[in-house]
Order: sequence, then C-alpha cells, then structure tokens
Amino acid sequence: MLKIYGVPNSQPVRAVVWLCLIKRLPFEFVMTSQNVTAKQSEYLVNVNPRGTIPAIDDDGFVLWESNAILIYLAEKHGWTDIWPDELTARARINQYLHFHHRNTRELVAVWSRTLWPSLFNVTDPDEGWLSRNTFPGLKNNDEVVRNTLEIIDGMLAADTFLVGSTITIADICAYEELGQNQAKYANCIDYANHKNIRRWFLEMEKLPRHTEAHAIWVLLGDLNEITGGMKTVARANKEAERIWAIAAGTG
Ligand SMILES: N[C@@H](CCC(=O)N[C@@H](CS)C(=O)NCC(=O)O)C(=O)O
Repeated sequence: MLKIYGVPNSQPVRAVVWLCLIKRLPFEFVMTSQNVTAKQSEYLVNVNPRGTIPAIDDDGFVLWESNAILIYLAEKHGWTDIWPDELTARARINQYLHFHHRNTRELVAVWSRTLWPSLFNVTDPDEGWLSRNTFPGLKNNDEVVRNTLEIIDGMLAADTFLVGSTITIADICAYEELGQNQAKYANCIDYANHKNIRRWFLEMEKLPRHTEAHAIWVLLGDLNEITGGMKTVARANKEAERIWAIAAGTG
C-alpha cells in the first residue's frame, strides 16, 4: 500500500493526503517529524536525502517533493479531472506549481512567525528571536506575500479555479498554504481585500473530506492564542493523524 511520510501540520503533506482522501486512494500514513525523524540517516538514505516531508513509498517506488508526488499519483491513476491531459491546461497547472515554490509557499513564514511566539509565550519577539526560531522566509517576505495574494486573486478573478473552471492539482497545492491562514483557522492573514480568494475558499470547502483533511486547522485554532509549547502541536498532530487514519479506512 502507498505510504505517505509527514505530519498533519505540514502544508505540502496535507496536499498529498487530501488528494488521496478525495480520490479514496488507500494509504498508510507514517508520522515523520521534519526536524527529527526526517533528519535521521534511515530517512535521509532510504527516502529523501533533503530530509523534507512529504515523501511517498509506493510499493518500493520512492518519491519526494509534494508537487511531483501529486502529478505522479494523478498520472498513475489517470485522474484527468484534476490533471487534464490537454496540453495547455497542463502547462498552466505546471506554471502555477513552479510559481508556488518561491511565492505562495512564502506565506508559511507568516504562519510560522505567528505560531512560535504564542506557543512559547514570548511577547514582543524581536527580529533576532524570530529569525532564530521561525521559518525565515525570503528577506522581502512581506512584499512577496503581498504580490502573491494579488496575483492569485487576479487569477481567481479570471477563472473559477486557478486553471479554468474546474479544480486541479494547482488548487489543492495552493489551498494548503492559503486556506490555513483564514480568520476562522490560524487567523494570521487578512483576506479582506481579496474577494476572489475568499470566494474560492468557499468552493474548496465543498470538496470531499475537506473537514477530515484539515482537522489540524481546527485543533490548532487561532495561532495567536496557543499555549503549552511543542506538546500542544504534538497532541494536535496526533489527533489529526487519528482522524486521517479513520478517513483513509486504516484507523
Ligand atoms: N518543496 C518541498 C517543501 C517541503 C517542506 O518544506 N516541508 C517542510 C515541512 S512543511 C520540511 O520538511 N521542512 C524541513 C526542512 O526544510 O529541513 C515540497 O513541496 O515537498
């Protein structure tokens, strides 16, 4: 059976897991922390030399990098609804997937900077504390985040989804980074000026097993209010893992 390595609070891990849950593809989830398990030689040698999550082992075929995994699964199982075989549609999905890495993915710096001070009860952290303890992001992170939101809002003004009128891999990938920051979940990005993104959030919520796939968002809740150090995050990940196992039919 397909094995997926990762933790539920990882955005790219969730993209892979949610796709499998949407498609009812059975998988075994292997809890793998990015800082410990994924940096041990067993994982580095046998799974991913870069030591990141997600990675998969599909009956002996090992692959890492979330977007490569999404495409591999879609091609293997012939999911042409979310990975259309039409040349220009695929090209535009690929365009988004490449753009994602140094643009949308940078939103995680905002998420991380909101989470860590509240988790460790540090009020008024200075730049030094933030750069030592949180995901650093690009130097011009604020600008990258602002531009990214404008570009994505523009794409969603032109089309219902990021590429055309139906959901594709691009939406699943983007949603994990954007959706978690909403006021009702992590509460760390204000989407008031991005009405097309807000409309798209509601469309994405209608997809199968949205609730189960994103249980961690509710378990962690508002990142400004979290207390209890790393134990809180570990407990939430454990509970979200249990919910995934039930949804995948392995729990
Ligand atoms: N480009 C990678 C990014 C994966 C990634 O950044 N994963 C994080 C967890 S959310 C990680 O493993 N970080 C550990 C590290 O960078 O060493 C992908 O899409 O799979």
